[in-house]
Amino acid sequence: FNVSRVETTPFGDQKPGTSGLRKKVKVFKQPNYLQNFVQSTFNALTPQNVRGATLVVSGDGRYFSKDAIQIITKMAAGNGLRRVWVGQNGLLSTPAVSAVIRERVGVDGSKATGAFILTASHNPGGPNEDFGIKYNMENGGPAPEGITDKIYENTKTIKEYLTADLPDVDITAIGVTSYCGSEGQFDVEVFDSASDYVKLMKSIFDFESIRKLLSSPKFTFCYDALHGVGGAYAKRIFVEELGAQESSLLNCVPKEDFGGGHPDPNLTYAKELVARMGLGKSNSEVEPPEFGAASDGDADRNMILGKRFFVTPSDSVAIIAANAVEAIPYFSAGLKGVARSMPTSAALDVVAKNLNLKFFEVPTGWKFFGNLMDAGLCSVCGEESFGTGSDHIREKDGIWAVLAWLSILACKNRENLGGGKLVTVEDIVHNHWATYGRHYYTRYDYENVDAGAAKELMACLVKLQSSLTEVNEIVSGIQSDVSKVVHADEFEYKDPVDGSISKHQGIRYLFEDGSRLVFRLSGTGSEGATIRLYIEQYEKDPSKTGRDSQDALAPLVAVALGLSKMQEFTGRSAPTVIT
Ligand code: VG1
Ligand code: CO
Repeated sequence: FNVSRVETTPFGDQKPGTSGLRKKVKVFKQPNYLQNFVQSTFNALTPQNVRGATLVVSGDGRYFSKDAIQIITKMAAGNGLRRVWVGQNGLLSTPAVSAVIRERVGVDGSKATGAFILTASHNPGGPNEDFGIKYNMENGGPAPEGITDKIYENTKTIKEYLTADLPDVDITAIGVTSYCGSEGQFDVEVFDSASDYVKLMKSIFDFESIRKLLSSPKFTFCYDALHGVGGAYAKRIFVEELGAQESSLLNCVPKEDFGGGHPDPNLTYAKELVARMGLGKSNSEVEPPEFGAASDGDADRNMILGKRFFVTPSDSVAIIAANAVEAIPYFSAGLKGVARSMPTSAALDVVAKNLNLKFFEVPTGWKFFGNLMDAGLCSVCGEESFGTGSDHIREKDGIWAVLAWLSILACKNRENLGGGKLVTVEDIVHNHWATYGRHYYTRYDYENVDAGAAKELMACLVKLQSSLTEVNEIVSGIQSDVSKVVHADEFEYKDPVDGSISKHQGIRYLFEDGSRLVFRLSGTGSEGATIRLYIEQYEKDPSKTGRDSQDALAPLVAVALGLSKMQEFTGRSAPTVIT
């Protein structure tokens, strides 16, 4: 093949967000748009991670992925990479990409040094919806800010990109295709999307004990992939390895447009699962399963449900941390530490304190956990946004979270599967609250708000922080029975491993009784701005942990809406999504 230099001009809007570059497909389809970003990324890496290197390219299979894989493969050859690895049909979940970078050895003994993950995660897909791309590093984790800043700088000055005149590669058939260029050989290796990941899961969990649980007539199970890439793993793991019935899988065929749905595993968008689990308005006569779960487009998020019961993601990570050593063989030697993102509830903090574990609070986005894990400081971590994971890889992991919960259920029911009453998901959560107290928690999202208005709202909240007296006057004017604001700031993080500082990571109002209000602008949207409002209140008294969370939090919600003048700034009387 021959390599050519193609002239190009910069686009002004290629700043990577919380998790890569996410835009409408139409934006990505502009001539040279994807090419500019890919070349800017290659130019931001050290030469040894480009020339002669092995790159993984795959994603959640959303619309435009197939075209993108061809473009990136040709550019990889043009930039002197040695080989590209592609999951069959271009499918790899985000956690599987991380596992492949860390664990996989190619047919010729090669190892990957990075990946382009093609996904816009939980955002809808299709010709009029979103596409996304992000780069992951040698450790299997998202590129840190130092690199994403460099990529962005490069996109502003780019003048040319390199590409090779290869024919389109066949990504449907497993195998290696070799091409000969003037500077040497270039290979494309297509491999099974699930094998490496399944092998890793089997090394972490006790599959035999989960199999016993799933095959017990007392236990019923349901998993919804929302037509995302999780479907490419669900049948292999839950049905073939663990013996679940095929009918327990919902929407497990990956689709380019996620069947027209919004592949976000929460109570709003995972409608079918929510109904099947007996939550919401459905009045089905069929008894709901004991356990239900869903994952998002790229299968790094998870939602955990019990029969007619929702587990908040903040509780989920705390409960996994509290039970990991006993229930999951990978952790049997103990946890190195735990971590959560700033807006995530403090349920994990209480577990860390009780079990005397190292604890870290990081900004939103998975990239901040990676350094802690690489330094051996953190085993289990999570975010309120349905993200849970561990140091087995450097991404959050939806199927891992489901297996973690199944492991806990298997462990608690070891003696009960023959005779005796099943310990349910709800029992596990209630017992947890009885021991550690409950963190009532909710998040309000105002999606697609005018960007200028959102910025002004945030600026006002920052300004207000200069006088706590004034803040408390406003608070007591709205609601006399909430406690006092004792501290307010913009969250800033100093990475304990490399000392790097991340500023402006969300506005916090902290109350005397441990309640918190947090305001952030989303960094993953593709249109307008999304304001996220996180509301949390701690209840230690076991007689008061059984309330409905929206009722319990109503006073704090009123305070948050008043303090921020939400309706005045955004014109919205209600959020788009409540989780
Ligand atoms: C959101 C979540 C954040 C998560 C990020 C990527 O970011 O809040 O917790 O890490 O999405 O998840 P933001 O900036 O929109 O609040 V995924 O599954 O979209 O890769
Ligand atoms: Co995702």
